[in-house]
Amino acid sequence: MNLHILFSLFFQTRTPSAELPAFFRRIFELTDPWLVRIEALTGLERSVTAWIFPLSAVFLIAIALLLAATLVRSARRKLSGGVKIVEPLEKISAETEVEACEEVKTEAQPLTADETPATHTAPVEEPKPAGILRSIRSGLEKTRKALTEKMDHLFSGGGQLDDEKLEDLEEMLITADVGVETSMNLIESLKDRRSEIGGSEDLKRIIREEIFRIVDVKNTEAKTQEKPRVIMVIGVNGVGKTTTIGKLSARFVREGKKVLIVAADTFRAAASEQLAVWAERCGADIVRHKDNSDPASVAFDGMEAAVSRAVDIVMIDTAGRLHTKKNLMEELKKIQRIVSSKIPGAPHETLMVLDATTGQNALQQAKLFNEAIGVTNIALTKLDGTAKGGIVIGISHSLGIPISYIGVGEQIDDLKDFEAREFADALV
Ligand SMILES: Nc1nc2c(ncn2[C@@H]2O[C@H](COP(=O)(O)OP(=O)(O)OP(=O)(O)O)[C@@H](O)[C@H]2O)c(=O)[nH]1
Ligand SMILES: [Mg+2]
Repeated sequence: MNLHILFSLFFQTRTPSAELPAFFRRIFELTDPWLVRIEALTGLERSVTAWIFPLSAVFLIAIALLLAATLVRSARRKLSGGVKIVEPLEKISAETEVEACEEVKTEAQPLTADETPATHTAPVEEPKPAGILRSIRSGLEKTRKALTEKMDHLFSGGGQLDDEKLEDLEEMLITADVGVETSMNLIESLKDRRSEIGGSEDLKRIIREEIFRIVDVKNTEAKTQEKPRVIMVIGVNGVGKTTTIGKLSARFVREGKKVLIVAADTFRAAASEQLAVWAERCGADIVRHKDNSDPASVAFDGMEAAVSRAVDIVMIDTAGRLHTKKNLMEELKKIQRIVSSKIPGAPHETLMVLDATTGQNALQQAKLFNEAIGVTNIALTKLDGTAKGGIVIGISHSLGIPISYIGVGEQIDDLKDFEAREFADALV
């Protein structure tokens, strides 16, 4: 249809064109008598009155759309139970923590300078547990469930521990990230004790004993009585180094120790702010420089501050870029050299933080870091979030490096001393 014919229908003429489709001719026939009446009453021209019906139609359509939108919105609110939908908890990450710390900084911490390291002494107060205390047992819930349910299933039809059951068991251990070599070792031990196993409870008891035997790696390096005791914390990014430092510092402060945190991770944006929040929270001192400054120089200033303030414990946070980049290892070695040149014998501990949810990767990381810079002990984090807690067994068996701590949550109290017996009992 020609648009100008339609246009002329309403604005120019009182006789509809023959080309006009029937629908529009009908509209014309319906509206024309009304327009004639309006024109007679008001003296207006057709070019004016012709607007009345199109404009009214547009107005009515707009009202109808508005009404529909309001109805849809109220229906959606009813469906969500009247509750405002918020971000899921998992999304609240370290970044959120950093945002929070910026507030703390402006309120209470006039820190940082590039040349002269700013320090901060937070008020020493008893940290308040931010959540329900999580036990090792509840932290290992997922792994235990995965292991025990399958063990029960294995003997659901009765019978002895035959080769088929052993094969299933081996597969189950590998799935729980115990590692192939360690799983095979465990299976061999079970074969030797086959006669003792008549059901799933026997199996669990024997496995508990065997796991204990493996994970009971004694910490040969007696905890130093040196003051300050320097703990250098290393690990790839995101494993939980900063959080572990926060949790450990809180524990030391609670024991009455004076703690200094050294923010030598100058690589990750806002890493030192995140650490400052932890320092504030647990009542520790902090030495920090600007982002991207030389980590070794932060370590240097940290050691000077530690000696002059006679602190008991120094915790050094380090960058966690990928271990495949050689310069990270060089940087860590440099920090080690600086630290030992200022405080002979330090760092007394090189604590490697590993993320249990990464399974066998964690094992690889530990091997690489150990070869490059030497690891004295391990903190295994995020055991609460994985069914792969078997990695503890793999690490102890393959590396022989003691696991000192395990992280079972994000809260300040969610760090436990690793106790081999407790672990084995909580696992199966
Ligand atoms: N569920 C759980 N989350 C943890 C645990 N330890 C740390 N996290 C979380 O892991 C995330 C990363 O922790 P960070 O302490 O920032 O890790 P990082 O190694 O310092 O990371 P970079 O500084 O980026 O190298 C944070 O969201 C922590 O809350 C744990 O034991 N359990
Ligand atoms: Mg960090």
